[in-house]
Amino acid sequence: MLIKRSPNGIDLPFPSEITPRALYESRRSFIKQIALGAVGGAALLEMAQREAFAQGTGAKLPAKLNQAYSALDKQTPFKDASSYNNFYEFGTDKSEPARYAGTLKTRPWTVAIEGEVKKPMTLDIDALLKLAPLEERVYRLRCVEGWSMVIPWIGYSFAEIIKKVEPTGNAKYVEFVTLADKKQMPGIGSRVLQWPYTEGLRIDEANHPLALLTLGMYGDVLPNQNGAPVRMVLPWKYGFKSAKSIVKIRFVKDQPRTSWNLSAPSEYGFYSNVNPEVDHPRWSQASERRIGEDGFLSRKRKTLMFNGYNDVASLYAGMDLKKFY
Ligand SMILES: Nc1nc2c(c(=O)[nH]1)N[C@H]1C(S)=C(S)[C@@H](COP(=O)(O)O)O[C@H]1N2
Ligand SMILES: [Mo]
Repeated sequence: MLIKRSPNGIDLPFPSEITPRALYESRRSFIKQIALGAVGGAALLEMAQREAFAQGTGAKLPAKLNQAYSALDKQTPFKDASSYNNFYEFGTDKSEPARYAGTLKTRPWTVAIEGEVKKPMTLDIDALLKLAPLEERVYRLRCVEGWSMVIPWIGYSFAEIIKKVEPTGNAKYVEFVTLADKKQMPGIGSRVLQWPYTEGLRIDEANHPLALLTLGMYGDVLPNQNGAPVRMVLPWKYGFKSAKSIVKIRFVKDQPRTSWNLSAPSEYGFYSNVNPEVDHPRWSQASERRIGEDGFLSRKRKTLMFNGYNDVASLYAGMDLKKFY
């Protein structure tokens, strides 16, 4: 893979070098069709776009790097970030989302924003893409299972959405509801979790500038298996808080119920901040394995409080984080 070194030392892969093989092949057949004269002028761009979106990736998403919010860690190769996934709607095996999420139809797509807001609205993906300037942010994401990745996400602070819909004084929490469609998602038949997959934040957490409404990664729109077309990324919390393929955002008065908390309340709390001092009942959270970097037997790295995002500490001032895990 070609690596372009940016001035601040963050490695940026060329998007052309990270085009997934399936898309590359489908492009070849597409080009063959053009050569055969099967398609003409005006339809070309539209076809190319539709093809890119059908793959859930490959469509470029220009964004300006936000250096202040970007980790200097070596980035996880796109290949690993897009083939080792948790997205239970497509199966519980890490390889299943990449294999099966091709059936997810990401356009048209709307997100309904409702509840305790002065201006409820339903936004489609194009409206979301235009709502605020897109930024690239290289975040560490730490899964509760003990592995982590470093991914150049594209999006903007969720605070931009909050500003737009104007929450009422009753809005104390935000609930994220994701797609649950049996026809597109083979995993929905399983009872591992309660569907739709839902997550939640306290409103001040949602308003923290690090909370990223995410529409792309590695220079492109999100691959389906990474939560296309829109997801959250909350780098100071365990990965499961970062809900994928969001269809509804509700501003509510009471702490929302969340899928993982419902499935195992003693293991997955509402807050789920990355915390090396609070072990999972079945394993330690003191260390982690960096996907794509470590050999199988190599030493793990230490997990940092709030995954190293100490900016958020003031959100939890005075709280016992062993109790509010
Ligand atoms: N809708 C939905 N969102 C989800 C999940 C899921 O199963 N369904 N898994 C979560 C978990 S456990 C993790 S670690 C991250 C993984 O994101 P990634 O595959 O983009 O790395 O997505 C989270 N968001
Ligand atoms: Mo996770």
